[in-house]
Amino acid sequence: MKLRYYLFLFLYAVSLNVIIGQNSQNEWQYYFDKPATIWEESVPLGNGRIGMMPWGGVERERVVLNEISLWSGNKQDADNPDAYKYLGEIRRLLFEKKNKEAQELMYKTFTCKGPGGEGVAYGNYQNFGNLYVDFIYPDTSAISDYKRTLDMNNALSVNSYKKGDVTYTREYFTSFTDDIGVIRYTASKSKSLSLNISLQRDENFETSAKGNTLYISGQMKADEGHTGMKYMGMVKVINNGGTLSATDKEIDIKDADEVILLVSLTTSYTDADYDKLAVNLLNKAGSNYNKLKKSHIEKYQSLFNRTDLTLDKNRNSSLPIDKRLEAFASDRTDYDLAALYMQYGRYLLISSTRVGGLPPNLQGLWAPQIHTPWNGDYHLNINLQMNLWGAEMFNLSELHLPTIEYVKSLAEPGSKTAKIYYNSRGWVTHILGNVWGFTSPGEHPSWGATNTAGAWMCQHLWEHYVYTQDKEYLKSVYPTMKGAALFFEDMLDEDPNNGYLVTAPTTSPENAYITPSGDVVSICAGSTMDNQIIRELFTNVANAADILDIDKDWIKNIAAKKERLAPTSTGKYGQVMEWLEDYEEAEPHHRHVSQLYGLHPGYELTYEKTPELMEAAKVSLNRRGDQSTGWSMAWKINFWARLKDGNRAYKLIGDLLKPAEKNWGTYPNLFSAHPPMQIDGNFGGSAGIGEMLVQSHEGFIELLPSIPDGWKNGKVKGIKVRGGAEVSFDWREGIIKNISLTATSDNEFAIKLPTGNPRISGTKNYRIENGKVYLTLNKGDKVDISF
Ligand code: FUC
Repeated sequence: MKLRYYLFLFLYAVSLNVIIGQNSQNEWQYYFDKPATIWEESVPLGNGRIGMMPWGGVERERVVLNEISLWSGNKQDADNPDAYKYLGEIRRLLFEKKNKEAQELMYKTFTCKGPGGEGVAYGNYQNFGNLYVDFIYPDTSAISDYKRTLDMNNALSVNSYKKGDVTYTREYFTSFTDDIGVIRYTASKSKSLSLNISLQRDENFETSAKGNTLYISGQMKADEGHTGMKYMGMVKVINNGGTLSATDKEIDIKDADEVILLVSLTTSYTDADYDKLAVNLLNKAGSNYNKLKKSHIEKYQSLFNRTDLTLDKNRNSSLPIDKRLEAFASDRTDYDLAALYMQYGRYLLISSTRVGGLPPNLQGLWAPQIHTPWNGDYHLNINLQMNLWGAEMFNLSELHLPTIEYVKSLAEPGSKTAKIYYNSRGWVTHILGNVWGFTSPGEHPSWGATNTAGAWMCQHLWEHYVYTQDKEYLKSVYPTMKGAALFFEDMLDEDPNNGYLVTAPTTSPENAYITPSGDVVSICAGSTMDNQIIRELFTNVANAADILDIDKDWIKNIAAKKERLAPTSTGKYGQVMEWLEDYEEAEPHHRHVSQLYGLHPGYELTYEKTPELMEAAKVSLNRRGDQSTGWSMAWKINFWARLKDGNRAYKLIGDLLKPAEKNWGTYPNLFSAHPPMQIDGNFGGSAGIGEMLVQSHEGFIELLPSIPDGWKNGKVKGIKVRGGAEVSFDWREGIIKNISLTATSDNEFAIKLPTGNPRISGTKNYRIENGKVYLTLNKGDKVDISF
């Protein structure tokens, strides 16, 4: 009897574990059954600093190489000292409702000095080069069984095919431990590998071969009087069983059993001895393939395996990824594709940024071009922010830090910009951002004038604290948050038409409105987004000061100013007004939906606090329409998730995942299309799926706040919530069965209870009130709730 009881307990425990998935991890991969013919069919590998995208060509293999700091340009002073002279006049014209005149004056006077984002000094993120490998086969028969996989569990790409009776296998990874790229070619029959290896770049490069190593090096363009960034690439070739010979620029291998390429890429961005570093990385790595692979996988998995999601599959789930996307356009019951997309977003974040490095740029870090679209920079009126939306919730908190460090680094140049343009204390930055500390307004005010970009970034500084509860960290970012608030304390001006304190001049990114006299104008005072961002910044900085027990008097000033900001209001269509006045939009379907900042990523708008504005947000979104650029549709997934409409959010996932040919949607390798490729759509869409599963912005944890009807069964592992905890749960036929919450900080956590009788184990410190369970936990406590 006793034995049966223990057996029952054991089986129950095993099943719970399996259900909640503490130990199990899904297999995450996608594959092609043919080589890539365009870059957007090659697969992205990255270790947060270097990137490789192999194409898998049978005769000619191309691997596109990247290094995240490889930028042309240089530090510059782009602040225009004459601009401030016109600030008063621009404001006067705006307040007298002479908006067009204000705009004309601004276009002439209130821009950066020089060509801004178009200039040599601003620079751009660039491709590092291409590795080419030409294969010579002993057998001329056609290939069969071709497969090219991106394995996200192991951060590996594996490519195999048969030619005659020989199976060829290629493996690629960018090592998380040794910081080099690794490629291995093998064949099922000895002496079958003959190949030629070379390096190339579209400009500014030299190549050479010495012994078993290929070199590529060069220097980026910079403004006169400045030294352009230098770079060094090395490919060390390890030949097993064959013969190796080098010409002056290429390496030939004949009749080998196995060939390993070790790829080392460095730049002078942070290290003047970058060329020595390239050599050192190779020396340190050694050449034991299995060892390199094992340590790489272990380190990568320590990040990737923290979170998992299971959704139902259908018959299309096992198709090659390009065909799977096509099938999804007409049959959206391949729910597993959404789970894959969420995990792909996590994979891309882990691969494109790392502690001590740079934030993921518009390309993540993958770019085949010298002239990347939009300079491959840090656009700050949605794009960089969106790249980091998943960082906290997807249990990758430390990957938020490079971006946070970047924001901190803008405070110094930004304080000069604040003084010169606005005669204000604190710091400011506008929409353009590069690795050289650019903070001036862009060259065209219609998009370049937004000055709440830094304040928006401060949301990231605060949220990292909210998730981690790390007071030492908060202390370290407080001066940057305070600096952003000081700027607005000085810069806000009273609009005599209504008495509100407003930002002036500003825009609602990057939309324009129609004035009563029919003019199309971008420049305005007090756009809704600005008011929401500043309200949030003032709130967060006051909370931070409170926690750190400092700046008590100053906070009172900030609180008084906050009260004088215009509230979010509704207009004649019942929509959330985008500007202080109820203007018609020049582009009703504009991709930016900035007036809903307070719905997402902010949380000024909630059903509990502002029910009528939630309805108005729906009107705004319906007026905008669903179809737009990749990131815009990704944002709309998040909006509808916050509006608790899972079916609409899922409809937008379908729109985002439509095969992109020349249009918006998704490329075969799952890169998001602006078009062209822009990574923000991936990160935003992935985060949107997270918002559909778990929300914690209203002061309590809500599970499955907005899933579509079709997601009947599923399992979530390790999503992080505000306040500092990790949550896992599963549901069947739409009903949540088990929840497990592990505190990562001492705190009280409230979980909105699904219906049913909760059985709670792991703590006695709880109370149930108004449909929520309140748990008082210490760090490390784990609570299980089942129904
Ligand atoms: C913003 C957007 C554009 C594009 C660019 C990189 O300015 O309005 O659509 O995404 O960033």
